[in-house]
Amino acid sequence: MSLSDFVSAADSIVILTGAGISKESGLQTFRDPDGIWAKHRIEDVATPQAFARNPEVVLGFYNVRRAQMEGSNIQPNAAHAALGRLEGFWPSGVLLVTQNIDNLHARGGSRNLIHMHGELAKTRCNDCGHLFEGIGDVETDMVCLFCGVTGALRPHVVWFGEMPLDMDAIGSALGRCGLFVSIGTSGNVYPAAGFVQEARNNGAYAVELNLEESLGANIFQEGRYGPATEVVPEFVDELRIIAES
Ligand code: BV8
Repeated sequence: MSLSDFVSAADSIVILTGAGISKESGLQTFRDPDGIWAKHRIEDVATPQAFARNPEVVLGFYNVRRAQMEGSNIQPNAAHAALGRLEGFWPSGVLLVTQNIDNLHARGGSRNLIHMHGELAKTRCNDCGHLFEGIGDVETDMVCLFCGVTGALRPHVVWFGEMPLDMDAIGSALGRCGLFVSIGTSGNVYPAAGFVQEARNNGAYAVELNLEESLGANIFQEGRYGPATEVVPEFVDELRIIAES
């Protein structure tokens, strides 16, 4: 059986990505042995309670990651570019939902893109809610240029215990897609890890593209394993043949 036995050009596509798709661009994942959670505790740097308790530590954690992301050595890789191409040729719509807070999907050409866990390049005022882009390091004594409050600026990032963004749009896309593809995620974090079951409940064909089996591997009808820069372009090339047939 081939992909074309399960997917037609009439199917809309929802793609979920995680940190694994950015690994070959030089950004760390979370749960690999050299990952972020091997060096930091979630409770210390990625919860609202951590920010209230020790804002300098939390802001410093994201300032370091933002500076790394903005380094000239960090570029979109072949997997990001392949997903950008897919959106351009697929006739029935592609929604890319990423758990990542880096900017590599947009730089790779994806436009119909939801950052469900926020974006490192954006800063939000906890007081007035105004969003700022590209203001560099965020410090505790900074003044919000929109409302004038001091010390209210935080990364526009969804911490554990906070509601991910655009969940209604994601839910309706999962309800109507014919193909769900999960790329570079371990399936540890909810509600993202539950999307595959939601898509399958609505009749979608579900494929996992990952370095190794994720926690939810058995829910997918198909799994292809290897580095994202190899398996993702191959998969997108197969979709191009379906789109052009
Ligand atoms: C919420 C931003 C509720 C910060 C992140 C059940 C239902 C709902 C919630 C929960 C639930 N059970 C538990 C929860 C709570 C919690 C949760 O899921 N906890 C887990 C740890 C058990 N979820 C939440 O708190 C969420 N919020 O539920 O709110 C609510 C309800 C009402 C009102 C208010 C609130 C919010 C979760 C979001 C947290 N923020 N990120 C930051 O980035 O600093 S999560 C964080 O984990 C990142 O976003 C990351 O992307 C995400 C998932 O990790 P992965 O991307 O999968 O990365 P990982 O390292 O784990 O895996 C990488 C994979 O890539 C591996 O499989 C590896 O093999 C592969 N790989 C490696 N190299 C390559 C590769 N693949 C291909 N090629 C390669 N080269």
